[in-house]
Amino acid sequence: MLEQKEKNLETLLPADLPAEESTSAIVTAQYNAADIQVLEGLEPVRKRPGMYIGSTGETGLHHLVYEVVDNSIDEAMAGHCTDIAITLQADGCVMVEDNGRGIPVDIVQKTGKSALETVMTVLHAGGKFGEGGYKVSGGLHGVGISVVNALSEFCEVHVKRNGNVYFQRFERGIAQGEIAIIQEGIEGTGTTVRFLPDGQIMETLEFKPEILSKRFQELAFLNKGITISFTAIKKDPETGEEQTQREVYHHTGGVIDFVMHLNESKEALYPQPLYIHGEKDKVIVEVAIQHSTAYTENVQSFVNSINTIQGGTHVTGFRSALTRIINEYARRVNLLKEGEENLTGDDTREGLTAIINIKIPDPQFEGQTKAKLGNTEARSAVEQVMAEGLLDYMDRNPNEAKLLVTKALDACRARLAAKKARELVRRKSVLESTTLPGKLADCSEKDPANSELFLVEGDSAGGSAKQGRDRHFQAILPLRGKILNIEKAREDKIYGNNEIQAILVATGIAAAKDAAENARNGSEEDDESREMAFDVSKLRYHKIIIMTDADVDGAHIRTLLLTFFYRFARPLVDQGFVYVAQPPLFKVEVGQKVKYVYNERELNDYLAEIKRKNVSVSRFKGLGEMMPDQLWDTAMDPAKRTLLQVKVDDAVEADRIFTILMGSKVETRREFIEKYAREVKNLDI
Ligand code: 0RA
Repeated sequence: MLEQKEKNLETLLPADLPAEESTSAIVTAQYNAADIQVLEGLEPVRKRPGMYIGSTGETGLHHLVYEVVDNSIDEAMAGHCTDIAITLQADGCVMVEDNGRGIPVDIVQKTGKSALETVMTVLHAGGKFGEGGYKVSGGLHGVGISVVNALSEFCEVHVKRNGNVYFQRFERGIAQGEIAIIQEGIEGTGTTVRFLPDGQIMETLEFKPEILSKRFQELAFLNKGITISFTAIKKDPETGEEQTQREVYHHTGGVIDFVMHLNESKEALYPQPLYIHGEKDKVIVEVAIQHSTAYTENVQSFVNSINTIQGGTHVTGFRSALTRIINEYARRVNLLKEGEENLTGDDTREGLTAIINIKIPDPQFEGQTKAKLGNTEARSAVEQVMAEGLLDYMDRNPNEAKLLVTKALDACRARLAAKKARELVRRKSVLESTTLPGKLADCSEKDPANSELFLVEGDSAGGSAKQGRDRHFQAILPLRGKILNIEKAREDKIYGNNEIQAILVATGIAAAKDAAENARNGSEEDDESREMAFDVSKLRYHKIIIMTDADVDGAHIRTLLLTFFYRFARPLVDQGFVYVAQPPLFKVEVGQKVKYVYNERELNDYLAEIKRKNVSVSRFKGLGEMMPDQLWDTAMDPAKRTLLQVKVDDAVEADRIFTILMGSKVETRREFIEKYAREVKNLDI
């Protein structure tokens, strides 16, 4: 979840392009079936790959695979495909096979070419033959298989259809000969696409199987009944031996299985998740819900198999139905008495894990990352399906219904207690707004956009950092010992904790939450106001930098702080305000020359490289041991340091991992650590 800041997703908007190109980009996006003949091929894609796949780095490389797989998923959603097999081949090729109807091969009048060649060589031509339906298409994918073709050194397509096998090969988007029948009298239908991403365009050609497999599992959860098998073949560079890893995803329970998977390490309040589904105005809605004894909420939403990380109208509809029905039921059975206030949305969602999965014919995605649904019909469809389904469930399952209401009532009581505790902090933050926590060494800069706050572990490290910093724009807040594990604590306790109070007031998070809360005043279920639950303009620094020792304790404190920000000030993480500093682990002296090294691998590489004998290597035990100017030079000076920006690319997995690592089920945690030890290391948290 940490990514080099320099490698952020490149999002080229048409506005960033020179005038001519921007025109052609916009025109391209508006093509429809009737305009196909005026398209000029795939050069725009090779010229501006970022516009089509987001980046030419690792993220973009993986999008190429998703793009092809999405076409097979579309076939599955239309009810024509049950099996999809993806293979990472030893030579760097990706092969995607499905048993759908096969890409059509007859001639398209407008292009004078086969449908296969049209789909492969004309931008956005795929949809034309797809008879509407619920296309996988979003901000990040849905650009069409032709984009993959354009960005591949070569791409080969086999189609089984009409009893024949058809074949055509392309190189860098250009057809190498006509479509040809290479076999006759066969059975079955389907499409196989095999491509080699183009090293002239992509910055990396190395696929990460763990990134791909996560998406494939998600797709299998969201499209129940389909079987996705994923095979990664690797060649050992020394022995030349091939190693094969294979995983098969098939979830007959669909989103129900998904929710159970997310709750794996939580204690569920009732064993069987609720499943609600229905259709309204062409919007197909399915929801799976299960509450646990946890305090946090994990609601994940998908539109046409795309994770809408920022929610949108479908999530708003879900929330208002949940709050309304639980309140109505609680009144009806007198668990909520006359004169008692309604339960809030937050109360009904404490400890809730839910998947909202909708299919909609023409999704409109909004927001900076196109991860928020805008269609208004989605709100009413989800609201109605959900309200009917939930009411029906509660009427038929009075025991579970009572559990739901009791959980929300508990949350309500805790919320009132938390409010009192928070008012204490709030009073503090108002009264002491000029006198911040005593141990904060503030900077003189007043513009948050130019200010940085270092959260430093321990007083001695705090001392070094205070002396080493540039006091104009760098503030230091030393933290004493371990901070509270917020995954296991309720809000009132969190607000009572000293270290957390210091962070809340120093960063301005307290003020940001207060301001937002005052602003939203009762308009609980409104989506916009929920997002406002955090007023970013009250933040005092736009870089909040966690700087801990490079040892196990340091890693633990870093995880605790990340958990805190992720759970408690999520907008801070989403908007990229949270960073992790990279202090060096070793100092290597070769004669007069001093080099700082950040990890053991780097140390070994360096030692191998210099091959000198009179080398002195010293290991820093902690930040407190470093001289102030050393700390400045290596970890704090903007001109030299490396900061890792904390980003959550995969909210679903982040939630699961935080719960497992910080939550209360020791057994699951141990299993997880044993099973995924290597991956956790790669996670870098
Ligand atoms: C256009 C039209 C039809 C199917 C497809 C494209 C299609 C594309 C891909 C890409 C990978 N697998 C695919 N499977 C199908 C509909 C064909 C018909 O009406 O028979």
